[in-house]
This record gives sequence, C-alpha cells and structure tokens, in this order.
Amino acid sequence: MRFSFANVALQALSHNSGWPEQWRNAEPKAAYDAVIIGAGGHGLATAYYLAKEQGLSNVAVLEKGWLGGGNTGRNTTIIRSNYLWEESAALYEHALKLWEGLSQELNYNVMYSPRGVMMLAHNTHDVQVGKRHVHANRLAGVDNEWLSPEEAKAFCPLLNVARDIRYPVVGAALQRRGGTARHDAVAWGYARAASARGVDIIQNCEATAIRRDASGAVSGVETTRGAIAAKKLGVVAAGHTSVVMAMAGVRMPLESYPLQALVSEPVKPMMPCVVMSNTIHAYMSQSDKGELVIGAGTDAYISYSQTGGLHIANHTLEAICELFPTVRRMRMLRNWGGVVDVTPDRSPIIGSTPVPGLYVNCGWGTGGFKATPGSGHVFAHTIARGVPHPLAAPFTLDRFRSGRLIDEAAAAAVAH
Ligand code: FAD
Ligand code: PYC
Repeated sequence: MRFSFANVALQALSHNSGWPEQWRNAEPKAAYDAVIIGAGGHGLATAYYLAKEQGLSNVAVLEKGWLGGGNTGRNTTIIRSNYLWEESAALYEHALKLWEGLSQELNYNVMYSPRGVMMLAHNTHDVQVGKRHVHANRLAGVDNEWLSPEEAKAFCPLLNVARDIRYPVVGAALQRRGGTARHDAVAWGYARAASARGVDIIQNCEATAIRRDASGAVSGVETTRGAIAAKKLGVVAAGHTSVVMAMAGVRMPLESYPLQALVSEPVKPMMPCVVMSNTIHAYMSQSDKGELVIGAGTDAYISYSQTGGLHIANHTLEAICELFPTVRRMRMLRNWGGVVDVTPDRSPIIGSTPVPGLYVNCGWGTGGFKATPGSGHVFAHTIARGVPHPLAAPFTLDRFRSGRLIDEAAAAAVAH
C-alpha cells in the first residue's frame, strides 16, 4: 500500500492492529499436504491450528468467493457456552476459553466483548428448560445463573418486564462470560496469522470436483483455477457442505435453510448486553458501531437463498418492539441472510468420512460462530492425526448410523 494521507486516515480508522489485506492472497500451487475448502472462520482457524500446533504448514484454504463472505461475515456474533449436554458444553466452553485470549493469540483485535448473554423465559416451560440448563451448566463448571424479571431488568434496563404484554418476561438465564465479537475481524485475524505461518489463502477459487486414487482415497481437488494434488481434504463449506461432499459421493444428513438478520441506524450506546428469546425467535445486541443487531428465525423451507422471508423479519421486529418499546421508532438500515446447514440432531459433524483422506466440519446450523476457535482447533487435530480430538469424538458422522445422537436443543436456539 502506497503512503498517502487517506491511507493513514484509513489505518487510523481501522479498529485492528493490522490492515485486513495483510494476508497473502496466494496463487494455487500444484500440491499441498492438506487443502481446506471454505475460507470462513472455521476453515481459516483450522488452517491456523494446522500450521501452529500440528506442524502442517504446506496447507491451502480455497474460497469460491471472498474471505469471510459466507456465514462468518453474516452472523450476529453471539458467543456463549450454555449448552445442555456435556458433549456440547465441553466443546463450546473450549471455544469460549479460546475467545478469551484470541486477540492476543492472533495479535489482532477481534473485539471479543463478554457483555453477558441473557436468555428470556416467557412461560412455565421456558422456566423449566432454562433452569435445567443453569443446573446442568453449573455442574459442568460452566457459568450460568437464573434471574427474576426484576433482576433481568436491572441487567438490561431497556427490557420491558410488564406482565400484560404478549410475551411477558417471567425469568431469564444469564451467562455473564457470553458476549459478542467482530465477525469479519475473526476471519481476517485467522487469515493473517495463518498466512504468516505459510498457509496459502486462495480466493475466487471454487472446488468443483474431488479426485480419488485407485484405492478410493482422496488424491486432490479440481478448482476453477486448476487441479491441486492433496492427500488430505477438509470440507468446511457451511450451507453448501452437501454439494461439496457429493463430489466425493458422500451423502450428508444435512438440510440448508436461510437465516436472516438486520441492523438499525447507529445510535449512542443503549443496549448493554445480548438478549435472546428462543420462544419468539428474536434477539438483540448493539454493535460497537452503534447499530442494534437483531436476528430472526430460519425460514420454514429449505433453500439456498441468501435472503429470508419478509414475514419472518416482521414477526421478529414486532416482538422486539414489545420487549424493547424504546426502539419502536428506529429505522432499520439493512438486512441480509445466510445459508446454514442443519443436522437432524442440531449438533455439528466434525471428523473423518467413509472416503480416506476426506474430513468434514459442518452442521453448525444457526450457532457456529461462537464455536469458531474451538472448532478449528479440534478439526486441525483430527485432520493432522487421523483420529478425532477427544472433544470432537462425540460429533462424528458415524453417530447417524449408531443412533448415538446428541440432540442438543439449545444448539440452534433460534431455529426451532
Ligand atoms: P462460512 O463462513 O459460511 O464459510 C464457508 C465458506 O465456504 C464460504 O465462504 C463459502 O463461500 C465457501 N464455499 C462453499 N462452497 C465452496 C466451494 N465449492 N469451493 C470453495 N469455497 C466454498 N452463530 C453463532 O454462534 N452466533 C450467532 O449469533 C449467529 N448468528 C447468525 C446469524 C445469521 C443471520 C446467520 C446466517 C448465521 C448465524 N450464526 C450464528 C451461524 C454462524 O454464522 C455459522 O455457523 C458459522 O459462521 C459457520 O462458519 P463457517 O466458517 O463454517 O462457514
Ligand atoms: O447460537 O446463540 C446462538 C445464536 C444466536 C443467534 C443465532 N445463533
């Protein structure tokens, strides 16, 4: 980048310690030890930990579009680890601990902000489910606490706790260590750190076919920029995993759904935490730019469309206005969607596949952003060693054959 006052001003405006373009946008080489398909947060984190902890740096990350342009750059950035089952809580807590030191680890400000995630209860069933989570989490060493409506209001003064509204707040579960981060910074931070360790990050490079040798094992990948040889392939292509896996003849237990979000015009700080209501599929936080970040539920039908149904956004905004009457007259600045892939038990798939050398990381549904560091960490271990990381072991593809499902109801809180 040439020196100019404009550049200096842009650098000063940039929130991070480095400029996003500091990763090397590489040309594909003829061969790599491992190729990752998909440069979202999970794929980039996988490449980073392959290089940093598993001694594999002859690695490429292929991206059909631009870095972080998939769900990583489209999500509402909620981070928490208050999952019900031990397997899930352990995995997401592993990720949460990595979030706590991630800016230092990457030397890049990912703006992780543990401002607290509060999940509202609106009826007796919600209270029972919420308290069950609180107890299960505390037994597993994960912080979570139960609040009365008055305590919930004290934590988030904007919240309407009147008893005569459509969805009265009758209690809430609070994870104080939960919060938010800046999503594109996560992609850039991992990209820069992986690139510095020798990983090639190749944008505008779509995987179009998977090559296999005479024994059936992976031998490489064909792309829109030529063929690449590799004995190990990691597919991390959220929303489109089934399409990529079909290139190797593997049928995945996944469905793809649009999920949407909106942001308001920017305003001064008013929302001190994240508030979620799973019952009415609405949640809100405030970004450091000042925009209120609002998320809706998934569409009812499978689709690869990157816009959700308007009626779903309308329902969410009605609920938000009732819960937070102060925002009633605010204008929405923009809305967008992403395509999430969902498994039958709403838990992710991490591990090997029936094709030797082919590994997959997918099925995070509406909730994979929070898992990004942990997911990349355990997936790198699994790819490099050919055996699952202990935290990833319960999440293999095999569970859909054996019936040992996780069935994590909180995994896709806004999806059902
Ligand atoms: P992605 O970031 O989608 O990366 C996959 C990449 O693969 C894409 O960049 C895509 O272009 C690329 N790709 C696909 N096919 C190919 C190919 N053939 N060749 C090369 N590249 C390919 N999670 C939370 O934890 N908290 C939240 O608050 C939250 N909110 C959300 C809100 C919305 C609106 C959406 C859409 C999702 C939300 N999520 C949330 C879910 C979260 O965003 C995802 O689970 C997570 O970002 C998945 O990351 P990823 O790296 O696996 O996928
Ligand atoms: O998993 O916490 C979550 C979440 C919030 C919005 C979408 N997913």
